[in-house]
Amino acid sequence: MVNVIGLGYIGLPTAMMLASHGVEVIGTDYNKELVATLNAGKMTFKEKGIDELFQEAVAAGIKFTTEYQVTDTYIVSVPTPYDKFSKKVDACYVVAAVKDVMKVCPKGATVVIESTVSPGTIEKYVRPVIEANGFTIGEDLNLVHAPERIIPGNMVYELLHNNRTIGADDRAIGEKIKELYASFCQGEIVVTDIKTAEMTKVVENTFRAVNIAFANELAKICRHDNMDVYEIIRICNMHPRVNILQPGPGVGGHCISVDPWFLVGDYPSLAKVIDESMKTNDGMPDFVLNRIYEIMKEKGMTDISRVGLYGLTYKENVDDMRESPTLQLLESQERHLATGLKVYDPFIEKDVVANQYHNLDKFLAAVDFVVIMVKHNEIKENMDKLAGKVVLDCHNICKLPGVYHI
Ligand code: SAJ
Repeated sequence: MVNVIGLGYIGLPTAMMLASHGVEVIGTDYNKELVATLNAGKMTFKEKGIDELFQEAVAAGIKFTTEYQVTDTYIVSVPTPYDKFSKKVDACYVVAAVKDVMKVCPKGATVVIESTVSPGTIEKYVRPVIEANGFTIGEDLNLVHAPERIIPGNMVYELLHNNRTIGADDRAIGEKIKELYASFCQGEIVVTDIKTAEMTKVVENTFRAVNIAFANELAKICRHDNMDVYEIIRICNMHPRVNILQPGPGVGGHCISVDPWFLVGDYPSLAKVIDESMKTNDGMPDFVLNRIYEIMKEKGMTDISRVGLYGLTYKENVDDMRESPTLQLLESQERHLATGLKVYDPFIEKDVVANQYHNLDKFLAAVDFVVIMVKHNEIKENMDKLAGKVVLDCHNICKLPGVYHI
């Protein structure tokens, strides 16, 4: 039986995928409300194909609880934020979860860490906890790192099809855990050592963050000299060895906007390009705010409450608001003591910010100037409703005449 610890955006789909492929699974989370919701038969977040997967997993007998289980395999999938000052990974949730596993874990068990951590974190923070509990790693307990790679918005497909990395001290243990993931994963599963697995995961997200930062910097250069960044990137990407990502209003989520900081925190004098890239991406919400003020001035608009931000989530077609560029823009606006922007997102049902709307038509009726912060399918399908409004399109999806870009 596998005990999956942490039933968030990664742990829960992984647990459900294992269960629906014949593995006996119990999911554990300290959040009682979350466990109660799952036990009441309700999914806890929105995602393409996730409701169907949930039903399959329930039918296959998955259980949810707040208790840690006595078993032979644990998968720890808890958040790993970064310390805002040192930029280093904050492994406190991983360490707390492993400590709790140690309280129930029998000799011979395998503990798999799925959470993303910087290279050396498992050596520095996890091994000592296990050893302090009287286990000898490699003899009476096995430690494995199996970082997840799925993209929110296409999680179910990517769980099934992505290649994976397994890091283990002992190849045989790595192969054993590879078999477990191979119960559902159709991609190639590479077995390597723990530190290599830690580094590859962080590097993958850093590569994407630096590429997006490059696109954002190009957008600023193009804005300065009135060039079309989208057309330029489109043409450049026709070159067989160029693949530039898209500029946007900022980089959110709990991965691309977080993991690269681990390298800056651990290697401050070496990770210069990464540091600058992260600062460039973090500066984008302010850049958009300045564009809003610039366009208002050009249009002779003075009332900020007639400006509306479309989208609150960190990206399209998900309900996750962590590190969302819109929230960052609103915070920045508060610092400028000029609040009043209206906000709407079809994926956010609860009231989370001031002046929030829950209906597209009512939102549009309340504003003259719409800023497309997130390219949800809803807005793509309702573009004609923006006709006659001032539009700042941060994703180049609106083809109406007179649209502004970042
Ligand atoms: N973004 C841009 N321009 C782009 C692409 C994205 O500005 O061209 C922005 C998005 O709008 C969003 C942010 O970047 O705000 C991050 O979104 P994303 O779709 O790039 O990535 P995540 O954070 O949802 O998922 C990433 C993925 N990593 C890689 O593709 C290397 C995913 O595979 C990882 O599993 C995930 O991080 C994770 O959990 O680490």
